[in-house]
Formats: sequence, C-alpha cells, structure tokens
Amino acid sequence: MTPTITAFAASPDGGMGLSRDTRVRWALEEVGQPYDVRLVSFREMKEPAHLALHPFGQIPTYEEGGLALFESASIVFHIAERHRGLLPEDPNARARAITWMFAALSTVEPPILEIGTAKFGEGDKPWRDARMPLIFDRIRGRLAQLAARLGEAEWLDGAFSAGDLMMVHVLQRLKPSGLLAEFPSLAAYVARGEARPAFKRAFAAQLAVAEASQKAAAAA
Ligand SMILES: N[C@@H](CCC(=O)N[C@@H](CS)C(=O)NCC(=O)O)C(=O)O
Repeated sequence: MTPTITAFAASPDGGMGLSRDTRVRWALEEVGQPYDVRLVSFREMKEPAHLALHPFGQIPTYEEGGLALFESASIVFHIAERHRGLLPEDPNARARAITWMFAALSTVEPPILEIGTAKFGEGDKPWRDARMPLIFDRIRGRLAQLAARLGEAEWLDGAFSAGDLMMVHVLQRLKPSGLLAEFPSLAAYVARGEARPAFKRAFAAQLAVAEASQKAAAAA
C-alpha cells in the first residue's frame, strides 16, 4: 500500500528543505518506497480532521492502511523497520543507529531550535540580543562533541543509517547561521548526506511544492 504523508502547502522556509516532511521523504526515497503527499495549510493543520492524525496540529503525518503516525522520528523509524537499508541487521549496530536517531532529536536538535525561538518567537523581547550568543555557544559545544565523535569517519557508526539521516537533517538547519561552517568535518558530513541520490529526490520534491505555491501566490 502506498503511504500518504502530509507536508506544508506553503513551507515557511520557501523550499530550503528544513520542514520535517523532508526527513520522511528522504527515508522513503532511501528504501525505494513510493508515497503520496497531502498538502495542508496552516489553518487546516489546526482543524479537527488533521488534529485526529496529529494531536499537536503539525506536519508531517504518515498514513498507511489503518496506521496513522505523527512525529518525524517515529515515522522514519517505522519506515526503517519495514524496509531494508536504513538500519543494520546486526542487533548491536541497529541499537547504536537508533541511539543516533535519539541523539539527533533529543540532544543536538533542541539547542539548534532555540535560534528560531529567539529570532522569531522572542524577536521583540529585550533579552533577544543577549540570549543569541549564549545559544550559539551552547550549539558550538554540542557540535564540537559531535565532530570529535565523528572524527574522520564517513558516517556516525559504520554504514549510513537512519541515525545519519536524522542527524544530517537536524544539522542542515544551522547553515544560515554560519555555525556549521565553523566545523568543517560536520559541514562535509552534511554535504555527504546531501549528495545521496535519495536526498536529492526528496529535496527536489519538496522544492517543487514550494515553487508551485510561490507561483500561485504571485499569480493571485
Ligand atoms: N517533533 C515533531 C515536530 C513537528 C514540527 O515542528 N513540525 C513543523 C513543521 S517542520 C510544523 O508543523 N509547524 C507548524 C506548527 O507547529 O504550527 C516532529 O519531529 O515531527
């Protein structure tokens, strides 16, 4: 059965691929699973039909037969469990790859998300300018630890896995800040992820949606 995911009808990032449907698209592309996309507006995301799928009114969601999932990591994990290619067969290596998925989401992503909170959510607050350097330093600390662990390796633990997929997508959000460039080995790691044909297909698919929505907005 072809799964259906949800994505922004008009992504706020204008097609940079930072929306979390890109992770899911990438995972589906890595395992060769075709998928359908249902585009939702911000208004639709907060309406009962979408809230029944996603209690927090967000994207992405994933529907497949009688199964409905939310949370990008859970969706990527489900895809990785159902198909070969994103998690190693060896139980210990598999557990380590899953650990990297959690590390991406619960240790590396939170400080990175603080940039957006400080910029957009608290942009008008008096503490904004004082807070930003603190956030940047906290992120630098995490990146230094991650770079130390990655070392000269291509991927975090052996072959490319769902752990790398999540980590690369989390790190991509740092590009506009210039922070990623301060850690050349991590910048190269992200570039390796982006060079994967599956990532390129996922990126192109989300970009096509963003371009179509920008064209429609310009014509309106
Ligand atoms: N932890 C969730 C976060 C989902 C999330 O933040 N989605 C964003 C798009 S990337 C969203 O829907 N934002 C709109 C909103 O929260 O109203 C996941 O990984 O799926």
